[in-house]
Amino acid sequence: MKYVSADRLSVTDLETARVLVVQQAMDPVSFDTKVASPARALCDALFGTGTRREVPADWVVNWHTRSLVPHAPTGSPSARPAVSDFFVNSPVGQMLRGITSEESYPDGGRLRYQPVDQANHPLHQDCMFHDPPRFFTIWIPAVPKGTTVNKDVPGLELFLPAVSRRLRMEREEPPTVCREDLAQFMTVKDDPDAFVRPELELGDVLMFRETVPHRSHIPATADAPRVSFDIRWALTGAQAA
Ligand SMILES: O=C(O)CCC(=O)C(=O)O
Ligand SMILES: [Fe+2]
Repeated sequence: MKYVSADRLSVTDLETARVLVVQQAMDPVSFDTKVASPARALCDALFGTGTRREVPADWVVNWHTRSLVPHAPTGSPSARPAVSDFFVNSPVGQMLRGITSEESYPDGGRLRYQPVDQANHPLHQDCMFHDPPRFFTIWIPAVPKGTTVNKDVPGLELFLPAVSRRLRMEREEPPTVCREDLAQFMTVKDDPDAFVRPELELGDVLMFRETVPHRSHIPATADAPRVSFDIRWALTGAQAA
């Protein structure tokens, strides 16, 4: 896994990386004001300590996975946090734009609330659930400034050794990888470096390819919930392997 600051990111990084952390990909102050802070307020009201209120008309909620998706990917008149637009307009988004085909754009993103008591998502690959053959998941924390993901709040744990095929599923809800498949690729599970838990701050983005197994992670030191976005960007037409 590679940590790289946005101003040092190269096209080659995007074309070759399976897991990549881009530090300070987005201006944290502006991202917080326009996107992250409203997202935290919405999640807190719906899933956290706030008084539950009506789900805004432009979001669809999944109470089971504590996640929200925009009702319509574009053109909503109300003020949904426009995370995809914000990312597309960032330097990293523009670089990704440059290696993808004309018709390739990110989806509208999902907003998730991960409390400290129970992990929302067991081990899975995103290619189990999403259609494009090759894509990046772009995972963006919407945490307050000064909060570190995978330390102060829950994060994500990713399996680094290359798994190139789609694993079979035993059950979809919650997603459960079938035991035989799990056994095969978990032969390296005793390797302390097999799983990584990248630490991220506001403004950082984590990008990983569709075959990378991953799950929600709750570190013992976490004492507050985490709000995050994840968007998917098809690499159709890209040079990426
Ligand atoms: O945010 C999480 O805990 C899980 C998210 C996830 O699996 C994803 O974004 O693909
Ligand atoms: Fe996922």
